[in-house]
Amino acid sequence: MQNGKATGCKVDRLVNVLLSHRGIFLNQEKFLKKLEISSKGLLRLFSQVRQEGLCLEEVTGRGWRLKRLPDWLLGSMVQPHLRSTYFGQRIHHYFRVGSTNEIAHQLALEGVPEGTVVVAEEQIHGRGRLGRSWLSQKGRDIILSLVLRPSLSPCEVSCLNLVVGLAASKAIRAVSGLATDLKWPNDVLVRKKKCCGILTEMNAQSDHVDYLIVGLGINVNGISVPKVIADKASTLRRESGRLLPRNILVAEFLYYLESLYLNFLRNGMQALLDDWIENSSYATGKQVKIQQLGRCVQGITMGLNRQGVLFIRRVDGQIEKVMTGDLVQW
Ligand code: BT5
Repeated sequence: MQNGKATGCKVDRLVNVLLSHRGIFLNQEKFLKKLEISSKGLLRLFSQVRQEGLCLEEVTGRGWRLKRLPDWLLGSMVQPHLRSTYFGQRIHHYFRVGSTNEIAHQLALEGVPEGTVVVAEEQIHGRGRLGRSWLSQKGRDIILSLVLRPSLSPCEVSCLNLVVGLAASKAIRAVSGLATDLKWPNDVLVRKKKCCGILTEMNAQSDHVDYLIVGLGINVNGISVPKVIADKASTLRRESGRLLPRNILVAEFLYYLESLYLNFLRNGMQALLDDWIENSSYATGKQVKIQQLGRCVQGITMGLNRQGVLFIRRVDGQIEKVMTGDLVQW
């Protein structure tokens, strides 16, 4: 699918105007002035936002006022909650995309700064690792990609994957109050069910990374997940019994990731390893199977090193170092 157009800044401005005049009717003249738009443009804008679920109350002679604002992830709805200093300062919002990672790649090639975020309300062709797909529910989940430009060599990137998982886990716990568990390398589980997946893609030369795209999918406010993944996935709403503010969850993820990422760049994975291990029941003493392309390693987890490598004591007593793969409990 072709990616849709980015939500124009006019939608952001309209939402700002409506929010700062809650309960108050504004007539056409006032909207035209505040939004610096033509009357045709205003009608088009009203029609666009209504199609996407925003409700305006209209009274002849008085004008329009906000009746219902969906829980969108527009910059104007996320940025007031940001605690990060530069992650999320630029948010490219889309109502519909093929994949936010794909858009983030285009933006990175155009030279956007580190910390630029792409979010979508609906993603049609979400990608997982190894060509798998990622399913999401319109307006209910978090579908986000972030551009990073670290000075790292390509072989240091697998640690960054662990860092992103840790940030997602901390943000989910802070906002939902749920106990989270990191499944190596970076799935976030709640009660053994996957609620968050991460796909990090890079554009690199042999000795350095040009840029990285961190793709984050969190199942947030869906009542349930699609049947095909129901045995292994869940949503935060299902597990916590309440609707969660997606905009605050995005802001908290950016906050935790920015601080962990800067710490990682300054001090290496060593500085974060204990924190990661504390947040994962999979790091030590778990009987697991790691499926790799064409082979399977089976044994007990024995911790991680500062390169993000997982140690497995195989049944024959040999210690095997695992760098990639899919972990399942044995
Ligand atoms: C991942 O892959 O977990 C990475 C998912 C990254 C998704 C984000 S959304 C924003 C950005 N834009 C993109 O296009 N992608 C990123 P992996 O470990 O390969 O897991 C994929 C597998 O998890 C699938 O084969 C399904 O079995 C399962 N799955 C699919 N959708 C799921 C969901 N919503 N929740 C839990 N499991 C899911």
